[in-house]
Amino acid sequence: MMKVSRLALLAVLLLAGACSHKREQSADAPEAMPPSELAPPPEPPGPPPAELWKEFSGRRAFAHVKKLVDFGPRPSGSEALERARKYIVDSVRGAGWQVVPQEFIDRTPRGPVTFVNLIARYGNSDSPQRIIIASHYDTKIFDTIKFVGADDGGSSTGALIELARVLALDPGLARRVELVFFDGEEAVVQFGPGDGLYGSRYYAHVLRETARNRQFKCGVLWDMIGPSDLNITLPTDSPPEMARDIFAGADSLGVRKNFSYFRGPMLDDHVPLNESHIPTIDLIDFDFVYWHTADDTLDKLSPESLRVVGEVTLYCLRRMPWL
Ligand code: 1BN
Ligand code: ZN
Repeated sequence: MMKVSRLALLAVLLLAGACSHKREQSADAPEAMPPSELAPPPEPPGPPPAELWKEFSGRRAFAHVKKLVDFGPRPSGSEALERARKYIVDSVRGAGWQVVPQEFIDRTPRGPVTFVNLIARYGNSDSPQRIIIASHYDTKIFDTIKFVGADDGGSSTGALIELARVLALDPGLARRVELVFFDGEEAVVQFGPGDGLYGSRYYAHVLRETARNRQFKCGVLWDMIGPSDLNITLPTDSPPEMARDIFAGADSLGVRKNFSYFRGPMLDDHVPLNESHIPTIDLIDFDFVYWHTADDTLDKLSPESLRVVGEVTLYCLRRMPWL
């Protein structure tokens, strides 16, 4: 009898789920996740490593970047980006995270495009996430060159997948982090108020609409973090306290030489978050001479650079007293 009523309940729940299917799956309602996603991830054996940042593997991150690059050019709405998305989802879920796609349609200068952000959270806890760590995973569309975006789109995404694995070694910390893979960072024609930053603008808009922006204390954006001669050029619109912490963290880890200030502000995915009152810093190497060229390929990158950014970010996270 008990078995029958449970089955009936399951059928009702499944039916309700099917009837309430929306094109725009809400990433804000954990109850919208399928039941398999609600199972808490297995606890890692033993306590979290005391020096968690040392667990970040540049080699593993680089291997993810290679996988992404092997999918070829990955502009928004393309089949290659769909394959990259599946790779990201499988990898991050494999590390014990729940991943919710946030799908939406926006107008672009080339017509309407379906974009999909990926939002990853760890565990099942009621304690809200406090910090966003993000990357964009699309690559810029070009008609005349083969642009695979090893650095621009690939490097930060591969590193974010590796970050998911490392954070899972410290579930208490992981539960306080929201990982976001933005679609549509790149402008379809030219960066401006109506072109580019599609994914981060939509994500920030939903955060504001649901007042979830208030639960986040800050954000870190990674973009173009893989060049062999790494020089992270913090935009001048960086939140000053966060910039100070990044420089101090880099100093403690002996990699201060890889960090400096850019000559001005930057229009990137951190801007919509800052405009939504979530102080967000953009860790970007904008000295990359192959930016938006066919030569943005894997041979220009090094695992060591990915490790430097991964370690500094984790080191700073671990030192945030409110996390
Ligand atoms: C970063 C990587 N961006 C695009 N691909 C943002 C950007 C756009 C930075 C224009 C500077 C100028
Ligand atoms: Zn770009």
